[in-house]
Amino acid sequence: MTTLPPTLAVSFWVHRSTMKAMRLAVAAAALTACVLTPRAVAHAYTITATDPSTLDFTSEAMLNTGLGLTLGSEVFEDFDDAVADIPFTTTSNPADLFISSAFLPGIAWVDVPLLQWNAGTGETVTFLVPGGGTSLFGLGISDQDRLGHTIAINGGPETVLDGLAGYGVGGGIPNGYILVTPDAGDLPITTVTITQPALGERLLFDHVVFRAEPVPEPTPTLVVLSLVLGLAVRWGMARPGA
Ligand SMILES: [Ca+2]
Ligand SMILES: [Ca+2]
Ligand SMILES: [Ca+2]
Repeated sequence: MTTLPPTLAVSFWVHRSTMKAMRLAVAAAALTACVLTPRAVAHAYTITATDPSTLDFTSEAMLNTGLGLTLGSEVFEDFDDAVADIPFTTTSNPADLFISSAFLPGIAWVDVPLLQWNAGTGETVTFLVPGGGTSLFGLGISDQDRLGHTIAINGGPETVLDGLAGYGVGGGIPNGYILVTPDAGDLPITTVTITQPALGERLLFDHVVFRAEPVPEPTPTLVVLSLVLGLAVRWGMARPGA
């Protein structure tokens, strides 16, 4: 039996231990990446429109009942004060997106004022859901004269609003109430973008609704997995001949 000199034996052991630790680290990284990467699902989301003619606008409570929304857990932004309960951004000139009271009540979802957008071709408005996103998003839209405006969730594919059942195009009236919910495997809704595809026009928004979700934290499974893999790597480096 051949015996290695002590220096070579130590060097050989360090080499084996290092290689084993590296293999374990690579495996851990691959497994962690696999677990942490969101599921590669299409941004399906369920998007529906409620026909205004089916709703009772005499009070916010009646309107919410008709929309199937419960008062309490949801946040309602009706643009009736200077406090923005949901931030929004636009690719338009910022001066073309503002809260306005210059309308008759019949165009609003819950009383004037509303959020007015003087949109240009290809411009967008994006609502930014605070915190960890939402499992429910609602938006009342009014004064859509032209066809083809779209809605996109979390930067995903665009859905044409006037292609939804219950959504009616027409100026000076509520057009439809949009409700968005994630399908199984979808991430919470964090952004909702409305796009004006061609030709400019004025659009009005009211009664934005969302249900704030807590910011996601690492699951216990991930924490345990990380501990086990960390111990395995350390054990591989420290155990002679392992
Ligand atoms: Ca309002
Ligand atoms: Ca407000
Ligand atoms: Ca219009």
